[in-house]
Amino acid sequence: LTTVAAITMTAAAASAQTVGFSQIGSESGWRAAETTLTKQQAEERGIDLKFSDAQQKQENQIAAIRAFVAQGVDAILLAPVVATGWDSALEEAKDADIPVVLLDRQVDSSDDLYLTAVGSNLVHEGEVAGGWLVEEVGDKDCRVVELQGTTGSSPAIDRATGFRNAIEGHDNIEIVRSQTGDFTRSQGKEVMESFLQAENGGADICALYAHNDDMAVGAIQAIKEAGLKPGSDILIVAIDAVPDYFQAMAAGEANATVELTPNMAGPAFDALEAYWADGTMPPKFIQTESKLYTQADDPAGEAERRKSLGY
Ligand code: GYE
Repeated sequence: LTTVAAITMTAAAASAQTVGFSQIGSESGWRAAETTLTKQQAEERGIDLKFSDAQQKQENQIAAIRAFVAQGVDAILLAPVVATGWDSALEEAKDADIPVVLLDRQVDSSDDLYLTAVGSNLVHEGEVAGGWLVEEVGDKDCRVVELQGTTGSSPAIDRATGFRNAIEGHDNIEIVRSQTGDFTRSQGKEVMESFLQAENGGADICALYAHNDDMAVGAIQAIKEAGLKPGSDILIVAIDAVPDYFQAMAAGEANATVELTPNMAGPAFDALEAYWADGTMPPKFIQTESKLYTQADDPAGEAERRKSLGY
C-alpha cells in the first residue's frame, strides 16, 4: 500500500503545474493584495508560480510572456497594464498551446487569444460611483474633478464611461477637470493639488471622483493641506474598497467606494484546473461583484475585516 501511495504522490508531484504571472507592478494597495492572494492560492493548490513584476511597463510584460513561453509553462496569468498592443505576444502563447488568463483588466485583442478574463464590469463600477453622487447631491449644482487611472488601461477608459453614463441628464453635475493620477497615491495627491489651485483653492470643487481608492487617499492629503475638509467640503467617491480608504470613511474624510475583490486568482485557477483536467472551456469573461459601500456600512469594521484578506 505504501508503495502505491508513494507512486501516486510522485505522479501528482510530477504533474505540478507551472504558471507564469505577469503582474503590472504594485502601484496600489489593491494590486499588492491581488499579488499576495495569487501567491497564496498557488501555494495552496500546489501550483509552481513564476512571478514577474513589470514596474508598470508594457514592454516588461511582453518580455515576461515571451520568457514564460520559452520556459514552456502550463499557463500564463496576465494583468494587462494597457488595453492595446498584445496580439503578437498572445499569439506566441497560443501557438505554444499555453492558455492565458487575463486578471482585472481587459485587452483589445480577439478573445480567441486568451482562455478567459477574470474581472469586474468596469463600466458598471463607474455607473455605481456616479449613481451614488447623483443621489447624494440631488439637484444641487456640483462641479466634479476626476482622477483617472493609467492612461489607455481598460479601467481608466471604462470607469470614465460609466461615471458619465450615470450623470447624463443631471445637468447640475459637471466634470470640470479630469487628469490621470496613474492609480497611485503620490500622483493622486499631486494632481489634486493642481485641481485645488485651479479651482479657487478648492472652493469651487463639490466632489472628487477617483478611479481608485489609492489616488483618493493621496487627494485627501492634498485637500487637508489646502485647509478644506475632505468628505464634507469636497465629497469623495472612489473604487477598490481597500482598508486605508475605509479608515478615511470612518473618519468622515471620504464618502463612498465600489468594491473590487483582489481575489481574481481563485476563479482563474479554478478555470485552469478544469481546463488542464479535461479541456473544459470556461466562459470568456468571469465577472466579479461590484458592491457600493458608504459611511453607513461600518467602514471601521470593513477596514479591519479586509486587513486579514491579504492587504
Ligand atoms: O482599481 C487599481 C489598480 O486594474 C481594476 O488597477 C484594476 C485597477 C485597480 O491599480 O487599484
